[in-house]
Amino acid sequence: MDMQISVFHTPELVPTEGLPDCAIAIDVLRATSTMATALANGAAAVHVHADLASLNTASDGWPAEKVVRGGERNGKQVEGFDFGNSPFYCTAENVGGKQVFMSTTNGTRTLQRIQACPTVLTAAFVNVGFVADFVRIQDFATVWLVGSGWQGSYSLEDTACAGALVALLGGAANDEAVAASALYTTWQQDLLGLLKKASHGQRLLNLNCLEDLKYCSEIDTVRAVPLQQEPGILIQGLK
Ligand code: 3SL
Repeated sequence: MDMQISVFHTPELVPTEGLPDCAIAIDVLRATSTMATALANGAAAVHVHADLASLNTASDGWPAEKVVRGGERNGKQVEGFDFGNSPFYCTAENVGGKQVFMSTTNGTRTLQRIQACPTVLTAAFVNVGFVADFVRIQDFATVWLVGSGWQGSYSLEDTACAGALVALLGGAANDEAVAASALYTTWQQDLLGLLKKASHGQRLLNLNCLEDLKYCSEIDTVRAVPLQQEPGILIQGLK
């Protein structure tokens, strides 16, 4: 039987009853692009916190030299944090062997919303093919793809990335999945153009983040499948 893949444009639209075998959080700009980069570059784990106070309390429980802290609000780095949410910070030199603690405006909320699912992954364009291969091998019967959007509204880039997964895996099970796949097909030759058109892309361009947009528009440049080990903690799912 075909895998049944449902797309939800934002975490708020995720059903409150019934869990799929696997749920995948998507925040192309930039949380899930950055998480994949950190794990591909040897981070021991990525710890995801919705609020900065709980991030600080949890990270204080680790030796300081083992911890890197990323904090972003409205696209900007939170004062006192090692980085905002740019994937360019997450080099092997900065994150190798480290516990990376992150709190971002929308991406971390999505992960919280799906954390009870038996398997939780994250995806972005930079690792979409690796995630699709992982899902195909596990042969899940039901999969949810959840866009992070921006403060409760739909975002073009997350739904397009969900569409890339539907295009790779087949099995669209709701209208949103069919629409997402069509959106991806329309833009697949110009993903940077799509990111520049997206409202959050424009917000980041105003913050001089063009290089981040270029990085986040590339397909399969980052060999990682972020996999929830326990609620709020992601590890590299690839050997
Ligand atoms: O909203 C989020 O979670 C972030 O990814 C937003 S930003 O790209 O870092 O501005």
